Amino acid sequence: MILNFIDGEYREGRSGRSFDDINPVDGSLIAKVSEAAREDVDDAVRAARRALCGPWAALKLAQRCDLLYAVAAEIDRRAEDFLAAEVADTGKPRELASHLDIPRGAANFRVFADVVRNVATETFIGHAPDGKPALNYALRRPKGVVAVVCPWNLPLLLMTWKVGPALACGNTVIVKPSEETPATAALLGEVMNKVGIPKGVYNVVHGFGPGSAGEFLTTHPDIDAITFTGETRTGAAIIRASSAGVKPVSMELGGKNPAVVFADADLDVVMAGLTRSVFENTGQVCLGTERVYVQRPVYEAVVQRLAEVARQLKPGRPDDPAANFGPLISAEHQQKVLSYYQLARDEGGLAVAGGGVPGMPSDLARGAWIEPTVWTGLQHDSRVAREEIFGPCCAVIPFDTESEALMLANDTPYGLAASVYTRDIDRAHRFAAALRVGIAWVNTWFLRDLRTAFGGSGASGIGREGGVHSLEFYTELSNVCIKLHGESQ
Ligand code: NAD
Ligand code: 6OH
Repeated sequence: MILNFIDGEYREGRSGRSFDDINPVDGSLIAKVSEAAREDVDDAVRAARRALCGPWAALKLAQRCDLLYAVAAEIDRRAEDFLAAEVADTGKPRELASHLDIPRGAANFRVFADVVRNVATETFIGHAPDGKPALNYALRRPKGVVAVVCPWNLPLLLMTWKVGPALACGNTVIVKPSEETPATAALLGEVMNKVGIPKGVYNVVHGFGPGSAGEFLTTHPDIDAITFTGETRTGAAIIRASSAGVKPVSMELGGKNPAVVFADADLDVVMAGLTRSVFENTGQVCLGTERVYVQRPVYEAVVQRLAEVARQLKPGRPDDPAANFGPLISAEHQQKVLSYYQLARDEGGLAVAGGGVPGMPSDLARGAWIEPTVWTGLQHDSRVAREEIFGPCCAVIPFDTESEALMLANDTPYGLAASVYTRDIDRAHRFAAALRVGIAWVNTWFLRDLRTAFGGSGASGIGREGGVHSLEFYTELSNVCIKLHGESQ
């Protein structure tokens, strides 16, 4: 049974209910998960409040940071355990999780401990009306008890991306992992206890959204802020819930991200980028590419090569050395993605690769498998080219001019990420600057520096995290103004 982690202890939820944690590779049961009741969320909030005002606040900054470095080291030491838990929950290739998810889980603690140790606050020296000097300086206080609501696609990576900076800033947290992927958040409790993080600093409550732990947590009157990663619709519901208590929110939401390929691009670089941005993690990355605009002279070449990549991907078990492509997260998500595969046909798209469910051996037949898919023939304003699918698929659409490409790329309510492929350095800068997104990559994709601002515009979110921007969300600035009355001698 996967348990809630409250006040430093693993506890069964008082709902008396449990739900299934399913392995999407073969539909098998990994574990039962104990669902938190409203009273458990109350307990977690009380524990987090006690820790916030007690042992956690009592630590000096350097001591707090040392504990976070120890958390990172312990995640590294237990990398195999985290890997096993993450891979079982998501079905993603071990290779991917071992290079991306688990190391980022550790880095998210290390980097933000570094950030808070090195950040300065502003100081101004002004003058009062009587001409005496006035010294102003800012203090950063933790925001308080922070609710962290997480999705299932990069569970440890995205949870620690919030928990790392929140704790570095002196907050305490209550995490609500996705019901699809509860394991690594629960395991992190062991790490917290092992390295001596005070009880109540890190808490985990399991359950669903409405009528369950997600709602109980985000509507709780005694939390101080909510940080959320997930669907735009869910984000909107949480913003509504947060308004009653006027809680600050940070929202990392969905995307419908374009890649723009100019005819002068190095096609090997393009293919390396698109292979990852369309298909990695079975397309379940918020930053992933689902619209590929290609300048007409290289359109056919890109379509052919991308279709070939899609055909070569080999679905299979996470630890199968011959496989490099996992299932979707669940049968339910598979149905959603397949409904878009059908819609693509209805909208006149041609699947030049994929378009359905692959034949799998009988031991994998109950998994949430899907074919990597490349469409041509879809109009830019078709639903398939406008709505977030969150699957391993893209529409490839030709364009002629740079201004047309820019109009197409920006013509979306979302604004999370984009990638541009060109060897023309002037165009690279010009185009990247004109994209209405939180992050524009040139000749690459998902290359992250955690000191940089990260977030989305439009329907892709509110706020920026990363580096000092995380501090803007996880701390409250107080200004101290001191009038200096003495005369200089
Ligand atoms: P989701 O919105 O369905 O669920 C996210 C979390 O919210 C889960 O823990 C869920 O239980 C909880 N939840 C659902 N309804 C809730 C409610 N009413 N109140 C409180 N909590 C609630 O998202 P998902 O399906 O887990 O993840 C996929 C989505 O996340 C995609 O849209 C993707 O683009 C987005 N995403 C965005 C980013 C980003 O950085 N912008 C990163 C990863 C995923
Ligand atoms: C979405 O699926 C990926 C988001 C990535 C980050 O938030 C990150 O910090 O790299």
